Amino acid sequence: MLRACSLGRVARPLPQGPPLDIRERTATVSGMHTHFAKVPGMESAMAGVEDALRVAVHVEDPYLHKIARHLIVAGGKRLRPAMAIAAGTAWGIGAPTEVVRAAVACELVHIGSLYHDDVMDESPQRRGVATVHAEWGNLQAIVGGDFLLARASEIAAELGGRPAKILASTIGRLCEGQIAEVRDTYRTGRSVDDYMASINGKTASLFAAAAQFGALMAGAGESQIEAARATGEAYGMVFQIVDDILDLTGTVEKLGKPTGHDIKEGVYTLPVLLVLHGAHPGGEQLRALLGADMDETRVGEALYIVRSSGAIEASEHTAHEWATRSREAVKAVGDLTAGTVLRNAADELLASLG
Ligand code: GRG
Repeated sequence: MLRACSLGRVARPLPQGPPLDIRERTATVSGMHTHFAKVPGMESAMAGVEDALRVAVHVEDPYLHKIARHLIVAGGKRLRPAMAIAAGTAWGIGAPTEVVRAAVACELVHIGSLYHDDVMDESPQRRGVATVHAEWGNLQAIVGGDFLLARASEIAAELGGRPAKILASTIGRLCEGQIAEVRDTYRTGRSVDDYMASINGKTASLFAAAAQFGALMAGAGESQIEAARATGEAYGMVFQIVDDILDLTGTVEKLGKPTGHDIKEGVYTLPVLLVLHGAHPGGEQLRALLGADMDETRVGEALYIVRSSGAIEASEHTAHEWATRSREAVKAVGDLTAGTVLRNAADELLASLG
């Protein structure tokens, strides 16, 4: 029996699907960022998300089904659905079925984009398992990702014209952000504005949409929906800047990939760009190293220049400014606990920088 998550009003039941194998349910709820876990009703709403994700990708063809569910059952932090539920609780009536379904649509778009991203990056692993392309091949990963986007679009269309439009334009924003990053690969002339625009599209737009969906589907008013969108967007900016800093400062054990992976792949992120464009010392030496694929020694030298330049601290400062924006957008909430959680959420990301 599927759960219909509702706080405060009668919810329509979630779509029926095949019986769920409870052993499939991963540790995602407990593995989720603890700041979102404190939102009232979060645990049961996220259990509804887990069920509905599996139902959403059910399809007759067992081959496509296996591909489509691969990263769902592998886990993940489920930050985007958690953001939707937190916003629905802060500004609306909580997590009725419509919020849960919108949250599911966001996670499906996220996973679809990961299928495609892993093909582009030739990544062998994701969420602790082999990537779809590594397991089945590039064609399967692309079409499997498309299938997830199709299912997300179907859910959004069932929720209404406005949710469908938000979802479609968000998918477009992801593509814009990603293609800007691809265009700028190995380009030492990439500006900080180019970087900001790219991460706004590829990462922040989906957090913005998740928060907007949460408030919208939980019955919030227009100014509250906009506040939710702004909070989600700023949180997403912090999320990506922190992720990019950790790529330069973290350990292999913590990152699950070599430190400086982005530099090696030609993705020049905020700290690197700050040095390249003269805001911090070492620009000339760094430019001489970058611009093409590098061996491990040169990656090590580039990391040393960036780490000793002060650009990491300056990037942390930028992330703090976005965290302030995220915090300040959380006004006029109905549920104070959810409001506090949202206010602190970006700061908790910053805390992972140590
Ligand atoms: C097909 C929608 C679509 C887009 C195509 C490939 C692409 C364009 C966009 C990729 C966007 C992308 C992968 C951005 C990075 C997002 C990101 C920060 C991923 C990691 O998110 P986590 O840490 O992952 O929340 P988990 O696994 O925990 O969910």
